[in-house]
Amino acid sequence: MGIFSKLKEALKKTRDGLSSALSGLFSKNKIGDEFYEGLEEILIAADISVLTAEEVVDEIRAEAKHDKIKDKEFVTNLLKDVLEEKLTEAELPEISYPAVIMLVGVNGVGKTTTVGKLANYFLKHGKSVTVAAADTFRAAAADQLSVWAERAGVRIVKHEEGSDPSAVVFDAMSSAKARGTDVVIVDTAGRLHVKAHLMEELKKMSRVVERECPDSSFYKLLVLDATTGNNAINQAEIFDEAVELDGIVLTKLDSSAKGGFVISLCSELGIPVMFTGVGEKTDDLELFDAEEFIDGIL
Ligand SMILES: Nc1nc2c(ncn2[C@@H]2O[C@H](COP(=O)(O)OP(=O)(O)OP(=O)(O)O)[C@@H](O)[C@H]2O)c(=O)[nH]1
Ligand SMILES: [Mg+2]
Repeated sequence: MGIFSKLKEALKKTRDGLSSALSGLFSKNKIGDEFYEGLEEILIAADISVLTAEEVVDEIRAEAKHDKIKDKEFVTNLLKDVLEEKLTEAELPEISYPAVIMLVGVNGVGKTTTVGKLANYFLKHGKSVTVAAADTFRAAAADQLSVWAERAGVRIVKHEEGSDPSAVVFDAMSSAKARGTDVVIVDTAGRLHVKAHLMEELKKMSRVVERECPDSSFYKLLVLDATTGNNAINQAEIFDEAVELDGIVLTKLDSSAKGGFVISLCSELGIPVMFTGVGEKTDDLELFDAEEFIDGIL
């Protein structure tokens, strides 16, 4: 299956909801006030936030009025353009090497799985990769990462359970410097964003990376479970305050009908989505493409 169809397949649940609602709207209404109200409701039902949905509908209303063209195709295309614009408001950083990528997020969102997928992704792009098991909190975490590392065929740096995660990061940085590794991917323990001391721990790990590898590009990526929908915006805000996020990895798109929240996330927080997880296997990860995403949901 090609890359495009994988994302499209993953977005099927979101698309099914949106497109049947839109067809219903077009069949029932002339394009006027009631239509626009209905459109706003549909966008909100797809988990686009109220604020963003209002903005989108206002823009479409203004454009449609201006061009005086009011058929279904015109409005759908307009909707695609406006949504894509919102999605690309936050600029996607280009990855430069050597790179350190640290994955953060609440429990169970798919951080460790994403480390494995990213390792595979960078290997495929000809880069040398080391993974760091800085989730020292959960007994099975390092073992879980070892399985991924072995599968991908990359080096892993790990310590005993209960040790300081910053010490793991320190060792991973030393090893990467010594070996000239292109990409270090750091797995961290799941943490609730409301637990201040756990957010402090993340800051400490970040400082170790910045101090030990000042010449590396450092990307702090928040892993978000796409089934969380709009509530994820609050998580993103708090993680961003703590460590200044560079981007988002959106996982479980394949099991979500709420893909629409990505649009409000990018537009309201200005944080770009960098990768999407579209399944549980090693190669179920893709670099995010806004145009494909919009084509996938509409
Ligand atoms: N369908 C689907 N499942 C995923 C995806 N990414 C991860 N998962 C599943 O989500 C579950 C949790 O994944 P983990 O990688 O262990 O999550 P984590 O964030 O490391 O969890 P903690 O370390 O406990 O916080 C596993 O069952 C994964 O297979 C995805 O893109 N799609
Ligand atoms: Mg984990």
